[in-house]
Amino acid sequence: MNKHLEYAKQFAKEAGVLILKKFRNPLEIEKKGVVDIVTDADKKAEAYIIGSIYHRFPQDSILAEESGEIDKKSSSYRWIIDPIDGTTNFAQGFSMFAVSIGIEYEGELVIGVVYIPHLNELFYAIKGGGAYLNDKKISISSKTDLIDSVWATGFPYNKRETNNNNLLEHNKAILACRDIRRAGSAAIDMVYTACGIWDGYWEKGIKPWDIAAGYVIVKEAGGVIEGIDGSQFNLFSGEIITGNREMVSKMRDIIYPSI
Ligand code: LIP
Repeated sequence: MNKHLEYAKQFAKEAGVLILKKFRNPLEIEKKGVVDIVTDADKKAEAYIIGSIYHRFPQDSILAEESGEIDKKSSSYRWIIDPIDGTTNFAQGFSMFAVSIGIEYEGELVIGVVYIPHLNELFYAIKGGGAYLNDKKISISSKTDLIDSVWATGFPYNKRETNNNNLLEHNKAILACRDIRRAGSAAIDMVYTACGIWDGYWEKGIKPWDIAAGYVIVKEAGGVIEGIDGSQFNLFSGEIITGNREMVSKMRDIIYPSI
């Protein structure tokens, strides 16, 4: 399993080099939905990571944001990839974007790597081994007073089509804590929660590739991560809250139920 971690770190950093070459340079941008976009850099970075996995681990399955599911029935490992989490930031020239690679072993998330190329920040964790930022151990915030806490959140791309779009939750939460940040990358929000930059993070309407890597990193940093309603974490539910146990419980009292 350590081999998988080392290669995941390498692939994330190499993809980061490709992505940075395109940053604040002309991009081809396609619309996937009304406001959901993909750039040629997303596609190129994803193709690079998938090609690298095929080369080193030809038997492994892959779930990737742009390519979908590549299922190898006989495999114990599945790589879950977001080549650029924070595509809107990237396309706007705002430096908060990351490569996110999570790895499942026999259906359980066991490895997480999130690389923020512009800051050269490499977050990683392996189940049972702790969580690290550039090889320094990290841990979740120890704050317990909601009014002293800074939270991150985000809003789903289909915010116009549903009332379950986090606007009510945001409006309540912002009055209950010190402030809220909308950094625009779920992967970064999760690892920044893992290292205590944020005191917590919740979001609705996120995808498995946004949070797979961050899940392992938050858990290994000592954090709680679960459904907003208190249910067990589910990679596909699209709704999560994370932080230390007390913070999560206090914020849940504010934002759930809200619609
Ligand atoms: C994005 C997230 C962001 C979230 C968006 C979207 P993308 O991922 O990381 O925080 O609010 O809804 O899912 O599309 O940039 O990979």
